[in-house]
Amino acid sequence: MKNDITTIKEELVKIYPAKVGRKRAEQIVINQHFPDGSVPEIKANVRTLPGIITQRGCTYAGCKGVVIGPSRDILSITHGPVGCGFYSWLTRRNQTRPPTETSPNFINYCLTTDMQEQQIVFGGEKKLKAAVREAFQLFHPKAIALFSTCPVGLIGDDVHSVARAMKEELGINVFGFSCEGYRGVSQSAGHHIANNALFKNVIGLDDTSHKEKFKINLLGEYNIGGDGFVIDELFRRCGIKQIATFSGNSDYQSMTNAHTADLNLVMCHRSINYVAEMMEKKFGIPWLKVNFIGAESTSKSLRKIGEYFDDAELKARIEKVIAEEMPAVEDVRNDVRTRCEGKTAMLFVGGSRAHHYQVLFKEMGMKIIAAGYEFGHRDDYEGRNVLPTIKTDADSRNIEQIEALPDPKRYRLRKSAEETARLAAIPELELEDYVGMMPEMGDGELVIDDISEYETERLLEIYKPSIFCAGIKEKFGVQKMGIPCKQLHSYDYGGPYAGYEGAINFYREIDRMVNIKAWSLVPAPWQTSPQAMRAAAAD
Ligand code: CFM
Repeated sequence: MKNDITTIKEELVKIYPAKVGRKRAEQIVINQHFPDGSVPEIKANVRTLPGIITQRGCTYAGCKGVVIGPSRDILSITHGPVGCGFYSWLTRRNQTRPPTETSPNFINYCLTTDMQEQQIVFGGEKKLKAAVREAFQLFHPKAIALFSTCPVGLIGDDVHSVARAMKEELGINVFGFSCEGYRGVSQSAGHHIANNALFKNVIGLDDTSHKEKFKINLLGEYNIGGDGFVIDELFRRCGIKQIATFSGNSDYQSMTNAHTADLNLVMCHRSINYVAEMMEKKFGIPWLKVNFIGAESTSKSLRKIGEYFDDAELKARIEKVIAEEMPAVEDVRNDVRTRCEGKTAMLFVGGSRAHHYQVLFKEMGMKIIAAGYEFGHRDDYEGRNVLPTIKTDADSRNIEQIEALPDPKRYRLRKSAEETARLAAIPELELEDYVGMMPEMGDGELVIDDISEYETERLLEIYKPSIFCAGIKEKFGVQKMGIPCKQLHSYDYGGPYAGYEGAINFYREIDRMVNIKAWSLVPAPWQTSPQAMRAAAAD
């Protein structure tokens, strides 16, 4: 099989029934840059077709596991059968560091109503109320979050009325999420639902002001493998005051105070762009897209902050930090390049990392053959400029769209009209914009949305990349084919990979993974018996 990019699409879909093949073909694109700066359209954020093995997770996972879960002192209770709570318990490597030994930290606990047949038949609201009371007596949290799983929606339990009643009874903040697993086409719906509830129930409750000059929030950074710790330290050294992070290494109080910041930094656009937009409308806080994955992108992101605040002292501190960090980065980078230059990578992860991590591979001299998101939307692929052309389908309409209005007391313009115009005229700043993954990929590189297991195996067989990046569900299948697989969700117990320190960790690990000899000693099935492979695929 020759690696012909023009026939690859047919190759990947020809095994499917015609109708399925046509649909999948709309989600597979060969990247190119048109003269007007645009890229080809990709179909994304649509239902996975039944029968296809997807990488995706559910709406509950996106809400409870991703956006709210990393906060250490919002007590999360899963209303549902015990499996939903159990399998979302400590499976994501969001780390946290309470300020003192006695500060509340509920991350190690798994709280669930353990719904049984009794509740499915007669309703589970009573059991949920009892669970909230019990949790309150045990932990005395400031806030409790109630998460709906699939059966909750099916039987019609109202978590919101329970939340209201419990808030009244206990005198603490209690809020619910209609994040039933089936509610959207992927975990992306759960992000949106979580964003809405944070906006309605948490952000803006505490008006305590801060005297520091450069106040920011970091949105969409979940401290996987300690990434957030590295970024926090960089901010500290630059003299940037972090009010809140949504939601890695965070606490509830800081989130209630987030509206006092003067800039929102958006790390993962997919999971949290709604909060950034709503805070801009309600409180007047502008936002910037940042990426602290990759040494070059870390420097670029820090310089963006300097440019936004436009302060000579801040800019000087940022340059000092960059100058202090880069020599060590360059040493390791130059070393690994001697072994990694020209090697190839594929990345199929989530809704932002398939883009962010390309920077690190390119810094190592490696080439990207193919990349894709599990649940990204067209704006994550093509850039936010396509937002007006995205048609809202029934699945997206299912999720509440909040119309945020200026808060009469708290709205405050952060920048004058002239200053905003100056910032908007700096293209690298991407003020309130995200250019997306495809414009930053090369012509002829493959982009595949919601890749299936079958397509993954065909890609590996055809291209035999030096490394494949995905998650735990894919890892061992890929490695059985003799190709190293780096988990970009959990980092395979490694990390941090953010900032300069993280870049060095990543260069070293990938260098080891792509140059280790073990893989060449494991023959892939198509090497020992190509006919049997093909016959199995055709069955
Ligand atoms: Fe954002 Fe994430 Fe991601 Fe995501 Fe995720 Fe994650 Fe991810 Mo796994 S919030 S979209 S829902 S960067 S858990 S920390 S690694 S799929 S690419």
